[in-house]
Amino acid sequence: MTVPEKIAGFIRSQDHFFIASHINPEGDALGSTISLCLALKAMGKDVVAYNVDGVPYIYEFLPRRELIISELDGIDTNKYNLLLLDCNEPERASLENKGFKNSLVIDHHLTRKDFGDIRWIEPGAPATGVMVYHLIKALGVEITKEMAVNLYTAISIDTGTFRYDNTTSETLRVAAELIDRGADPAEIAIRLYESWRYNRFELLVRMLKTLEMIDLSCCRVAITHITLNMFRETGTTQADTENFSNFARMIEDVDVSVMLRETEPLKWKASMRGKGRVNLALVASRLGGGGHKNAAGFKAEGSLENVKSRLIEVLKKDC
Ligand SMILES: [Mn+2]
Repeated sequence: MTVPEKIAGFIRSQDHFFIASHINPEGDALGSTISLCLALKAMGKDVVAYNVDGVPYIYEFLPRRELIISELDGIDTNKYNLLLLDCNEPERASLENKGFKNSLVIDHHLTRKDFGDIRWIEPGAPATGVMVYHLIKALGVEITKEMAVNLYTAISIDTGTFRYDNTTSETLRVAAELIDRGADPAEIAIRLYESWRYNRFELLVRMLKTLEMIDLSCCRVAITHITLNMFRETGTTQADTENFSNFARMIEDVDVSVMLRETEPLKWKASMRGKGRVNLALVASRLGGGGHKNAAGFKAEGSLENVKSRLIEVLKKDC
C-alpha cells in the first residue's frame, strides 16, 4: 500500500489537527484515531481526538483512550484540519455543522459523496488501521507499544481477528510488525472476545432465541433481533451489541446473517454479515445504507415485521 504524498506532505506541513471518526465507534475507528493522534503528537503537532460517542466500555483497555474527547465546548474547530477516519462523510461523525480549515478523509469504505479537500480511500484495505499504520511509517514516526496495541485492535476487529476474506498476507505482515512493537495478540483477543460483562452475555442469549431462518431460492438468511425492551431488561446498551451480527453466520448453510436492533421505538438499525454469496453493500444501498460486500448495514423505520419484509424483498432481487 502506498501512502499518497499529498496526504503525508499535507500533514507534515500543518500544525493543528482534529481527528474524528464515526458514531458508535468500534475497534477500527478508535484504534485508528488514538494511534494517529499519538503519532501526530510525537511530531509535535497540536491534536484533538474526538468521537461524539466517546469510548465504549469494551474498549477501555486501549492505551491512551483518554485522548478521545466527546465534548467540543470551547474548541474552535475552524483552526484545525479535520482528519476523518474510517468514514467519509462529516454526518457520520456528527460534525456536519462544524467548520474546519481543511478536511482530509482516510477510509476503506466505498464513498457516496466526495467530501474532503484531500481524500485517501482504499476500498481494498481490510481496516483503516492498516492505512494509518502505513501513514505513521510514511511520516517517519516510530511505532510505539501504545500505537501498536491500538492498531492491532483496529485490524483485529475489521478482519474478525484474521478470519474474514479481507485478511491478506500483507495484513498479517502488518500485524506481525505490530506484535514486534509490543502488541500482545493473546491479551488483545481476551480483551476483545472473552471479557464480557454478564449482562452482555444475557443479551446475546436473548437475541439468539429470536433466530429465524429464511430460505430464499438463492440464499439462506438468518435473522435475529433485539428490542428496546430486551436492552432494558438486561441493563445493556447499543454498545453491547458489537459483533452480535456475526453469531448467526456460524451456521453452516447460512449465507447472510442479519441483526436488527431497535434504537428508538419503531426505529431499527440492521447489521448484515455475509459469506461472499450476496453483495451486501448493494443490498444495504437499496435500503439507504452502505458498507462492504460482506459487512453492511442500514437504518429503517416501522414495525419489526415490516422492516424484515422490506429487507427480504431486496434480498430476493439481489441474490
Ligand atoms: Mn473500518
